[in-house]
Amino acid sequence: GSNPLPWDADQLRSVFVHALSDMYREEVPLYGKLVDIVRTVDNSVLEKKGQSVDDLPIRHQVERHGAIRLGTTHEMRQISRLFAIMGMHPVGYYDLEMVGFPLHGTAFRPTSEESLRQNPFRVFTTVLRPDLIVSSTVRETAIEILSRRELFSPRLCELMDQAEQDAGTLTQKDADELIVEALKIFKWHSRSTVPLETYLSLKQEHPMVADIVCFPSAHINHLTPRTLDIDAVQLEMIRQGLPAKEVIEGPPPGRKCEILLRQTSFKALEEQVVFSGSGVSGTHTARFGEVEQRGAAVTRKGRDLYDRLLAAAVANEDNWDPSLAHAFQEYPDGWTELRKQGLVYFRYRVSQDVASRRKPLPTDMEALLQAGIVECEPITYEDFLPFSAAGIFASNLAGTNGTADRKLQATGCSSRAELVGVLGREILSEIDVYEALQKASVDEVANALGLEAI
Ligand code: OOG
Ligand code: NI
Repeated sequence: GSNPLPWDADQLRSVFVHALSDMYREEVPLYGKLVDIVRTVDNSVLEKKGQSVDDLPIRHQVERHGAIRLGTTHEMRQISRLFAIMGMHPVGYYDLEMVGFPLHGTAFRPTSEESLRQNPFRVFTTVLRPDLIVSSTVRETAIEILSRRELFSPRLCELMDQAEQDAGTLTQKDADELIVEALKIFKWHSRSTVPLETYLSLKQEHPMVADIVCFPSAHINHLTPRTLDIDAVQLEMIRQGLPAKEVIEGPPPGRKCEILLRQTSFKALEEQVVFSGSGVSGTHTARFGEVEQRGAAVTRKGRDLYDRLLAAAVANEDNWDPSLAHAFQEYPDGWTELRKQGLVYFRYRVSQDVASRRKPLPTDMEALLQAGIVECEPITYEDFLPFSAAGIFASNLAGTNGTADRKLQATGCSSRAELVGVLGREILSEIDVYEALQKASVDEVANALGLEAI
């Protein structure tokens, strides 16, 4: 970033996710346990390869994603401003209506090579769509309660205004205060703002509606570390008695070339809540722990193939693991093959091996790669799986069934434009972002080799 110190967006995001992780570890001790499992598993993976964490990119140890669910378009617009100050921008549109949830959303995340390198923290952020609430009484109650909620403290609003007007005027103390005030949005409160009867009537409409409407904050509902071996983490969770989910979402295990991402979680905790008015207590289940293994970003063609094979596996759902493995035999599993078929995005760079350069240089990428003049590596997938999101959502809410929801397909009738209107800014397509990263690397190679185009 070109922001003058004492802070810049990337730095702010790093400090924020660190503080958020500390807070969530206190709130949900099992999250801390999961992070410890990930660390142990990753260390042993590295050890087997004769490596240590220092051999990995710096982002590896701090990498997380989180998720929040907001109640109003005002809250969504405000959070989009806050995240922008932390260098996170809306990428991808996720329509949860297709799995029967009255929500839609986007992922706020860094998009530039340099920002991703520093800290790729992302937040899956959804907002309630009251128009999809069936009961008019529940709809009106929800709107009324939410209209009285203010997630953003006056001080936070002031600091955001200042950061947007002239970021350079924020002192270190201001930046610290911004983090403290922002954390309040994500904090869990065991005291509901509504009486038990209201909570129950909203929950009957949809558990999501109760989770969103009945609390004073937009509590973070999970925070997800990235691991090098999700199968080992899953086994270790079970061994240590964590309430792990049965199935790992995403592509099947055993691939040499990981694509997109694979995720698993432990189920939501039952938490004590004190309701307003009577002061009667009850329970609420919403917060859970999740872990993921990330692979390569796929192209549109690669994504279409993924969707098609997943749909084929779903057709034989009773036998999920073999069915998934069988379907994915058709997905190429070598980097050269994936590249030649245009299924995965790559980052290209001139290899160190300058001596092998011949003149005149070939001008097509295949020849440059073959001659060892250029090398490439797959670009990491930074986003979410809509299917996986649905599975995770469903399995963490009482009264809904995770596997059944996988059958539902995108319908194409989305309200993307509506969400763009709410944000007051464009939602980037993740495909465009990867495409641009790949192209920038190709241009850089051309430039370095003095070629007009590749
Ligand atoms: C978000 C679920 C989506 C993921 O990893 O797919 C998500 C939520 O439960 O609000 O985080
Ligand atoms: Ni998640």
